[in-house]
Amino acid sequence: MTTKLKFPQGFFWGTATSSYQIEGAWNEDGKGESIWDRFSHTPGHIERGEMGNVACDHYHRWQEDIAIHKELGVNGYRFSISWPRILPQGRGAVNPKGLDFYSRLVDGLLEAGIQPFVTLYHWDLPQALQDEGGWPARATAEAFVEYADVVSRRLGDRVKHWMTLNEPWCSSLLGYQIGEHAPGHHDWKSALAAAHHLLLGHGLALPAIRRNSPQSEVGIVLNLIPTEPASPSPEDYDAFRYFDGFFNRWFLDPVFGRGYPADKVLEYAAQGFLPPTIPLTDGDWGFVKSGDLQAIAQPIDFLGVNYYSRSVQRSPVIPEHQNQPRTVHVAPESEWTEMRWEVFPEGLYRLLNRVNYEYQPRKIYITENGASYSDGPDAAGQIHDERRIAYLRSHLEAAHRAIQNGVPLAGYFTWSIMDNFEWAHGFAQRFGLYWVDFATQKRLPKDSALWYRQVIAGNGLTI
Ligand code: IFM
Repeated sequence: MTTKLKFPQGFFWGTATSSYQIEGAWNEDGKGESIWDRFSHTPGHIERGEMGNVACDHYHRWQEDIAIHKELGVNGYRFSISWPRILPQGRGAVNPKGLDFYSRLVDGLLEAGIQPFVTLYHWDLPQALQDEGGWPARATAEAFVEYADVVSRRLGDRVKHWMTLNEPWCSSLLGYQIGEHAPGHHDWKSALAAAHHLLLGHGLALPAIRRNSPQSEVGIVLNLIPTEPASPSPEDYDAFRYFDGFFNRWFLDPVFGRGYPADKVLEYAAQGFLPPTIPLTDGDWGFVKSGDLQAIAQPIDFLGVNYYSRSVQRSPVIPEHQNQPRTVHVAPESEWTEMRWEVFPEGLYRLLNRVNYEYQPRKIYITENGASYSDGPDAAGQIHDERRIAYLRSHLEAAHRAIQNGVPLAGYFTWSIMDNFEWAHGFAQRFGLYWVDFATQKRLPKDSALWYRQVIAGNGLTI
């Protein structure tokens, strides 16, 4: 017997991308340098020395890319705007060709019956702003407001769905503490200040976007990782609490008006989160000015949730883990994607319920979900990416269950329409529904694209 899992009427089915990962044209038509240009041009940062100078050449092939979206039948497409394409120096002089590019893209999407879901910041900060201190500097939050104002003034009559930031955890922690992302720094205090200024930029930009685009909805996109303790021991519970605090609640709590998490997380922050420990004295929290938390907590119309996997946490006080970071990811016996991320659809169900129950967002979109598998064309040019289909199917089934449970889920955007530049991993990690031959820029539908088309056409799944 087969069961049909129908999604609500008007549900958004889409795909997602970001500017640096697909556009290329890194120095064309007046675009300024971004921190990802600088980072990837510096040897040692990206696997095999790859870089996004050309990527999927979407800047020149955007019409073809709209056409493949039309073929899929999506009614939404989430993409990001390159800040240095609009404001090459981060603030001040506007580059009209940059604005024109996105204006044409928006018009093309609307003509194809596809709603643009626009992310303002998906990590490509203008290098000029990084040279003045980057996100650890408060002035960057102010520049972000100027940028959001310029873009929403131009596109606000047509764009009805805005996202301020994508995954501020990555822009702050991965960029300024762990150093795996641009600008590649290793400084815990800067990372904390960066996280705060990203959130502040989000909060301060909301009124400008609402003013310029009054008929639209505005939200933020967080990458959230449901987490659990590896054992019932108090130590592992502590590790789990801490990880949840520093990864999920650090962003959810202030956005939903609760300030920064006051439990273990602040306590540990005061001792230094990760080795080498850098104690934070009281004075170090000085970057949180009075009124900031209110600004960050401006009401949003939706929360964008990016979900890929879960994390099981073990405490390093267990002898074999001593001298390791405060929490240790444990790899359960399971199935993994090529990113070494566990396939765990139940995590999406739990996460959506938890966010709904604890924070009560007005609406939720799954703004990213997908899997990296490198299955390529066979002799007949077909791509049988069965594992991706299984991944997407199981996650959609979990999303459907969450809706049945009362979660106000209004759309699903798979990452990604096509293989693209996967940051520090370069081009080897392929998340696309379309295979991209980076030598010829040919896009080839994988079996998952054909499968997704059917799901969209039927507004649901048959299981
Ligand atoms: O490619 C990224 C994207 O830029 C942000 N979210 C996770 C994706 C897969 O790693």
